[in-house]
Amino acid sequence: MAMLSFERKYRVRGGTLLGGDLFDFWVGPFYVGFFGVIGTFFTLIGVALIAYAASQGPTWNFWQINIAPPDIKYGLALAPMQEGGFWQIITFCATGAFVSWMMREVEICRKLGMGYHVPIAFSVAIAAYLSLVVVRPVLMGAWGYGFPYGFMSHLEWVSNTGYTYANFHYNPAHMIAISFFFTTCLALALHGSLILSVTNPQKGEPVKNAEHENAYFRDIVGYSIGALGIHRLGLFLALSAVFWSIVCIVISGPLYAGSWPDWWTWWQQIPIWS
Ligand code: 07D
Ligand code: 07D
Ligand code: U10
Repeated sequence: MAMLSFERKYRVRGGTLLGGDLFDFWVGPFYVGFFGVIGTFFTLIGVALIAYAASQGPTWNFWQINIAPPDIKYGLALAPMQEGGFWQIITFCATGAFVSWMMREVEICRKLGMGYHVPIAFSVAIAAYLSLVVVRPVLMGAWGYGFPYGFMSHLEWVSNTGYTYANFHYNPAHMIAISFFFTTCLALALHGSLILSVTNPQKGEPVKNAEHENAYFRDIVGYSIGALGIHRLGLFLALSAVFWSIVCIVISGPLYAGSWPDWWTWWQQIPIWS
């Protein structure tokens, strides 16, 4: 792939955390690094295992392939390959690949002298994945509580797990997480539309600037958070959405095993209205 004219300037040596100069090179547009090599390794092994496990199953229909975690009876032990062992090794490879990807981001940040915001953000997504396939299963005593790897089957898991607690919408942390997800969309829609309205005007109109952006929101809601502020807010909202998602699933089972609607009886019993 062709290199953009300015890219060479930024292809600087150093900043690596492991491997020194050995893997400090690019393949086409991609920086490799030690973590690129082991990340590629985990990805290839993981994808090959998914393909092999699928070949042992009943279907090649992409939407129906399902690689299930072990039965609950295996607890936290290693299971035979056909009975969840594949899922366990694939989980290990996926975690290795995700963490390598994050570390590759870190090395690129170091090369370019940038902040670590991108890898920190990705680490929160990895934490969400690990909360589902490691933290909650370990707290509940069996790998079988992890979600199965499959397009439709992982949706079945979400539905079944939700109904295990009667109505997952009553989970207060789920409510907070959903509200943060919705607010993230609102913030991105406001930001995307504002930037386009200012920097992509009709033909013949001049490009406007930050003062127009601030004035617009001051006129309509009395306050502008500013150019830097909206990006801080966006990152905060998005990471909070995932943080509260982690909370909502980790408390379901390990901390509270009843029905989520019933959890709210404490609220009905507050003396003021009873
Ligand atoms: C747009 C960035 C690009 C990423 C994409 C996903 C794969 C998997 C392999 C099918 C926003 C690439 C997909 C590499 C291919 C196989 C075997 C990110 C963007 C395009 N889910 N989920 C999807 C994953 C969980 C849930 C779609 C992954 C939890 C619901 C896709 C994980 C729970 C719905 C997908 C994961 C859950 C989906 C679109 C990991 C709670 C949908 C994703 C590693 C979080 C939607 C059929 C998307 C759908 C959907 C991937 C975990 C719930 C297949 C990789 C267990 C309710 N999920 N998911 O756009 O159409 O993400 O499903 O944790 O309705 Mg899921
Ligand atoms: C886990 C993804 C991590 C991804 C990684 C990267 C690759 C590479 C390669 C593209 C967390 C993977 C990368 C594979 C790709 C290339 C090249 C993200 C993860 C590391 N719910 N619910 C949530 C809503 C109901 C239930 C979260 C809404 C029902 C359960 C979010 C509704 C019941 C669980 C959410 C709704 C129910 C959740 C998901 C509405 C079912 C979870 C977001 C409107 C009957 C899950 C940590 C998330 C959770 C979760 C939203 C309804 C059950 C807040 C909007 C009532 C069991 N739900 N839900 O967490 O918290 O992303 O997971 O009805 O486990 Mg819910
Ligand atoms: C933002 C922004 C901003 C911008 C932006 C953006 C946020 C204002 C300045 C960015 C935003 C966008 C571009 C918008 C669109 C994005 C989304 C909606 C998000 C979703 C994104 C996608 C769906 C795209 C996903 C694509 C991806 C992830 C790329 C995939 C890449 C790869 C798979 C290659 C990865 C490379 C690696 C791991 C390292 C290099 C490796 C190779 C090239 C392969 C060869 C391997 C080796 C040489 C290593 C050797 C390997 C070995 C030894 C192992 C062998 C093992 C064996 C067993 C054989 O705010 O500002 O504008 O643009």
